[in-house]
Amino acid sequence: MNNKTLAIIKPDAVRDNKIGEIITMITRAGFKIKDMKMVRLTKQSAEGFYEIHKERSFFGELIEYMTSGPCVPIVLEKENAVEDYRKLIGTTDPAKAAEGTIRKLYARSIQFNAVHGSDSNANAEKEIAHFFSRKELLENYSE
Ligand code: FUP
Repeated sequence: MNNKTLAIIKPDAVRDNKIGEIITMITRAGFKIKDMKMVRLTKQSAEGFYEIHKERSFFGELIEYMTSGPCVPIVLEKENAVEDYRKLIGTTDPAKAAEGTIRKLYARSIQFNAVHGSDSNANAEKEIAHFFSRKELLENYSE
């Protein structure tokens, strides 16, 4: 069954001018782009998105990084989207990521790791709603 996931091209990859290359990898892997925008997260919005990590030692740096410039959230659709997109991006730490994965190619470190991918269908739904209103989604999913 087709499902959706949320990808984010993070501020470091946007600064590095890698939006096009990353989107090419995503679409070549068979994902369909259902919605996309460029936004700069506010501190409050970034803290809400990463609330699950708020007690972690790296939380402050994570928020600083995610608010440091524009990012590109993208709604992707594919059969098995969540799992297949996680495979395409590779592990959180690019030093451990498999060859040919997006993080292996474009991430600098576990902290500046170029892209985000939802880790479950339930989180994908919440994360998509964080960036895209119901109205936007209905307009774009009406086909
Ligand atoms: P992932 O699902 O692969 O994006 O990874 P996590 O949800 O575990 O982590 C979310 C973000 O927190 C990562 F993208 C980067 C940041 N992070 C760190 O900065 N240091 C860590 O040790 C772990 C995660």
